[in-house]
Amino acid sequence: MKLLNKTTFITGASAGIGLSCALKFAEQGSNLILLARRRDKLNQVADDIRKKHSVKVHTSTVDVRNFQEIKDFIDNLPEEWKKIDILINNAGKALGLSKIYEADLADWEEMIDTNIKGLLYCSRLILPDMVARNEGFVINIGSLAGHEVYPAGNVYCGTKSFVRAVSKGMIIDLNGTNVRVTNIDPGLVETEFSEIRFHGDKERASMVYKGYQPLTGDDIAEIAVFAATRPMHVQIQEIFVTPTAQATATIVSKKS
Ligand code: 8X3
Repeated sequence: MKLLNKTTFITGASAGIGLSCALKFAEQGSNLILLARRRDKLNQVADDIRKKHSVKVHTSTVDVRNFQEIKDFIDNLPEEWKKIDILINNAGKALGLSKIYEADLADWEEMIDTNIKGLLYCSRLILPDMVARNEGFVINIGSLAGHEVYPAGNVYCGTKSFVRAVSKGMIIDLNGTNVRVTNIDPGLVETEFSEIRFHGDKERASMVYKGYQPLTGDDIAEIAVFAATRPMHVQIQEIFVTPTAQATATIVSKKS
């Protein structure tokens, strides 16, 4: 139980990598503040975790895209939840896979608001207390898309390049404190990611993960736990992880 009595704040916690992080951090004894938009799913996740692990779970459907909402939520956290040890900026999505001159503007707005602004807002609100306490840990979930731009990836890749750049900016600005930052950039992970990207087209989404073994949310969560449980003098700045079958965004060895 390497994270016993710590508090971990996870955005996008009702599914995918966020959900896996909630489970793996609970396994290590961490209490959890879980944010997600879907109340039903979030309640179910919280109940499951409380049944399996003796940790406390606090939930909210507050929208990370709305600075005032998230500020009110954090300002009004009950006393026992005010000290946040670990922030996992996980909420993020891809919407659409269209050429830059054809894409849907609403898709762009939502990706920018969630992947960029959501991460910034949570960090801006939670980091000051970590700096004041001179301890804390931030995990930003980026993507392979922060390393390379692939066809029709345009704005999504831009948001993930942003995440990578801002992780580095955080590391630089936090230098001299004991607050550490790890940027995790996964390649193909089988989650709801593709179904959301393709606006609910399950068949198209399932094709993305066919013919090879993709990563799972648990694979990423285990890496997050590893990074968060290094000794204080060790900061893993960046982890870039793909399935073995994936070399680049477009080179994936698939068996038919
Ligand atoms: C998810 C990985 O390659 O679909 O961020 O962009 S990829």
